[in-house]
Amino acid sequence: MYKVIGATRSRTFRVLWMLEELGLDYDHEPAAPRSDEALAHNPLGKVPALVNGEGEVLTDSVAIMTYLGDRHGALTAPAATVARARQDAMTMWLVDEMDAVLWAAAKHSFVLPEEERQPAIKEQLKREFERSAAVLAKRLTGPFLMGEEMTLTDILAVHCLNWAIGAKFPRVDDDLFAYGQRLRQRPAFIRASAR
Ligand SMILES: N[C@@H](CCC(=O)N[C@@H](CS)C(=O)NCC(=O)O)C(=O)O
Repeated sequence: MYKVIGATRSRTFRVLWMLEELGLDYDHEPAAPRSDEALAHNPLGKVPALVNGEGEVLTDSVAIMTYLGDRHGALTAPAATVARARQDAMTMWLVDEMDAVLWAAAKHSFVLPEEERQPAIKEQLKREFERSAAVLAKRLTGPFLMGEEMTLTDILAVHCLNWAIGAKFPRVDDDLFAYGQRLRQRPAFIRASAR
């Protein structure tokens, strides 16, 4: 049985949603970032972490989702296919252009020590996010980012869109908003949210 370490209101949500989509049983330790429990599983104190059935600890939400997808043969194109290389490229683009921008905004809002924060940077980050969201809207040409099938890339994208709403970033595109709303109605999303 898997054990997920990390508070639901963090990037841990991606792993919880993935496990719910896969229909797998798991324990959940909703540890805060940098807490003793987080540090016990990752010397960086970051969440999420996942302990697999063999007691091995994995870190990083995207690495964990990829591991789960490969291991259970779902929510991912198979490894070593062109479809997978394209999925990975989309995933990494989201990490570069959305996750990193949202994380920078979080750092300058509450993560960094107060004296290191540069609040003025947030307006620039909002503009960068708007540009990326407009690009993402153009890249969304089917029901899911990679086409007809849902993948872990959709989990990452919708988590970033939710994060942007929480951080009061502007709404950019109606189709992208509708895509997020549709995925938020999935039973697995609702179950993960209730954690
Ligand atoms: N790339 C990592 C980032 C993990 C991360 O930074 N998580 C935040 C919470 S969402 C955290 O634990 N921050 C504490 C810190 O950076 O000290 C992932 O996707 O899991």
